[in-house]
Amino acid sequence: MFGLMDGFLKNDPISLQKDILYHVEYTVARSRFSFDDFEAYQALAHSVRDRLIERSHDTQLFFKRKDPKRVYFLSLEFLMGRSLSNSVINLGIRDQYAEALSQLGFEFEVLAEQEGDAALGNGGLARLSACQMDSMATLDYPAWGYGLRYQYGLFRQVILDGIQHEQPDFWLNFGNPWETERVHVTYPVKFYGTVEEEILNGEKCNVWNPGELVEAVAYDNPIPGYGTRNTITLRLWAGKPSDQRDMEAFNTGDYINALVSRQKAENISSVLYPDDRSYQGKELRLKQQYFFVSASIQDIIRRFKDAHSNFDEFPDKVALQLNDTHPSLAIVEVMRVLVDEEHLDWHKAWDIVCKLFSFTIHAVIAEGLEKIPVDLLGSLLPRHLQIIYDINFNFVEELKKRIGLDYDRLSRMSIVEEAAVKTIRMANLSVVCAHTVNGVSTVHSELLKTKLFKDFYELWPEKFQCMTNGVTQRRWIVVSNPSLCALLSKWLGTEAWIRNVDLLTGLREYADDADLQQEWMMVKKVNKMRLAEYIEAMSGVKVSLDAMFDVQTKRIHEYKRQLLNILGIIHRYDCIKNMDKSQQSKVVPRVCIIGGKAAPGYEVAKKIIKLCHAVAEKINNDSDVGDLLKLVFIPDYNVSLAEVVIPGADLSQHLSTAGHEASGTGSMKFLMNGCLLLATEDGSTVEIVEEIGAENLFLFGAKIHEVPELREKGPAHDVPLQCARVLRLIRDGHFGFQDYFQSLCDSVEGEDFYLLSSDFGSYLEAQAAADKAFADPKKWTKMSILSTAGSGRFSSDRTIRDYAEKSWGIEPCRFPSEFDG
Ligand code: HBZ
Repeated sequence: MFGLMDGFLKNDPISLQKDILYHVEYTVARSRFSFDDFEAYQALAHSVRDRLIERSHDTQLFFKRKDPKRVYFLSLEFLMGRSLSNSVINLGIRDQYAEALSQLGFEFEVLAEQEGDAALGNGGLARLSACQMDSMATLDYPAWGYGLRYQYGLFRQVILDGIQHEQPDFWLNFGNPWETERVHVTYPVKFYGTVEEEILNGEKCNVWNPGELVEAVAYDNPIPGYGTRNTITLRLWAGKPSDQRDMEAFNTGDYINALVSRQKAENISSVLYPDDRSYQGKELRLKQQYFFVSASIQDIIRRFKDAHSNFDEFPDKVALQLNDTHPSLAIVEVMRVLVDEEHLDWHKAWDIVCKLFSFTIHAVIAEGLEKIPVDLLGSLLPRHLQIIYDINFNFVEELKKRIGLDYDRLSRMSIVEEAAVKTIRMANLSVVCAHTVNGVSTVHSELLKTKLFKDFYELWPEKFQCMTNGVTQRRWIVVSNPSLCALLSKWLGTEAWIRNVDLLTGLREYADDADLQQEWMMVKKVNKMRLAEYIEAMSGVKVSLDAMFDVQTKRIHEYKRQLLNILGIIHRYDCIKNMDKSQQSKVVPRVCIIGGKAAPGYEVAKKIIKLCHAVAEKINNDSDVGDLLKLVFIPDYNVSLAEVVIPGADLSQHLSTAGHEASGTGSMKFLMNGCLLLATEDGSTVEIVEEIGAENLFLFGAKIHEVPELREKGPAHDVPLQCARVLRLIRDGHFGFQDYFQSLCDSVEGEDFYLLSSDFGSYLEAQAAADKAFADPKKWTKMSILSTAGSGRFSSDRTIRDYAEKSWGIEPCRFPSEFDG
């Protein structure tokens, strides 16, 4: 049946036009003779969605028939960005749509700009989830993504007088054409209440009588694979009042309070926590975690039970991926369901649970790990706290047998932390239960073994694995850099690299080819033009296309050292100011671009943003400097802006203090786009060096093993003269706001925890090397080509294959389709 039915919808331009006009008239409810760009976008998106739905039905039916082992990717954050271009490219009908639209008098690119970003996440972790979904679909894995449908995504960053202000991102304001609300896929989620011991069929069992019930309703978002008919689903849960409880309240006549409590249910999925630093122990956050975990686990068990009745088979059919500790209550929830509801014996249930979970951690330092106060957990989820205590009791007893009465170690490894505030260590819980514990780069995986989880590694070395992160070339080349995409296909003689990115190594043999170099430079120029236009429209600053476009875009953090970048820019400015005209004529012009959001309560990060603006104001208005140096801050950096910024960058900076960046995935996107990296030997940069060679990027700074000693030297170490001079300029008020910036200067000249001062000299040397290379276009272009050519290992396709084979134990399950010839 399957190979024969490729669906009802046709994809020739005339059929597409008809479908678009149909949606203009009947979905958007505008006359098909008169509609604007936004309405055209909505109709277009609905017509694409129709095609996605068809494929998603086919995929699910096929999975149901084949009943393969499935992976469920649990993540509290997904940064999907826009869906239109990505979807039509993956469906293979981008050109047909462009033609259909042009006959209707619209341009595809213009309509694509109408779409807002789905920003249901903070940073790297969340975008990684989105890239991995694309790879799971493309590689035909039977996978589901589960998350929360926040009504407010990551805040919008508005800059007023150089200060960041946060504005709500009500992304659903104009509707979301991609999702389907599944009114019949709803589950009750319990909170609070008490646990009673009852006798059931002669057996003791625990019954949880909840104090609050909230309904979780599913919203499905289709994720199409590229070059396959497979389209998987990202299922996001939204909170809805539970009618069961409400009726009681209404019946008691407490009309107003009943309505207020309905509102409370919707609040659960209302806001994304805009903090990517450390866990804060907030009740709403814990509620969000359990809400999404409980609904997802009910859904997964329901699907399993549709085809199976014996839970022994559960681990043969289900793999659960924990994206950091945020979903790790799933461990406890599965235990609860198996023991309390399915009435499995505790040990049998634990045996099953231990075969299900694979855990990936994205943090580097212990302070970044989640701890939930016992009081909070016990009141919100009383039964779960009991289960955690039982898991911990069994674990510690077992541990004593293995390591004896080493109380220090026992207390470090315990899931329960006995401190002033007693807490549950979610990372320890996850490591105890998961069959694999993954780091996100080789460096990070080593740190897990030697620092963060040293005690556990000694106990269970076999659990620890490395799954180096990757990004999808579909989004980061095909969608965002169409000119480079065309060039790659032309020179490689095939489009196959879009599914098999290792083929990019084929470029190496042409790296010196004058024709390729010429075309390569043209592509970069086109992308720089697009970025320059954006910069001018956004800031009024005109930038020269001959300048090196030097970019640092990522969340603002002290460890990511945007401050080091700004100090370097001030140094460059100061040097230019002190040059005569003939010296100035030798300077490589630069456009420095910085972008990123600071967590709302992170004052130091906000000061760094302000300093960036103050310095930009001075430099950009200094006629002595002109085109030799410009500095622009790109406000509200998000996925769709990244699609413009990354292809247009010549150089990108990844400056984390060594040992602080778990992986870093921005660098991989820049690398794919032929942008040269200036970076510390941290996170995935170490692997990038292995792939492209140290001669093709600009490395600097202390290495991981040197950091502790440098820190120990502490405030006593000498601040290099160049650094001291730059700090003096800030302190003396050259950029205004001198009182406000003193503390930033103090941090460098004082403790210098992030080693800005000790890395400063080496940073300037790397910058000088970058200038020198840029002055030689042939050399630069070759380095750029070799960067793209060596980027294959950093595709999320490779990452997902690693997970599937080494962790999840799943196989591709491909719907037979037109792509199979
Ligand atoms: O995950 C990042 C790491 O910093 C980065 O090095 C890595 O490349 C990336 C993907 O593995 N971590 C995050 O992005 N973390 C968060 O966004 C976060 C969000 C909520 C939290 C804690 C951390 O409560």
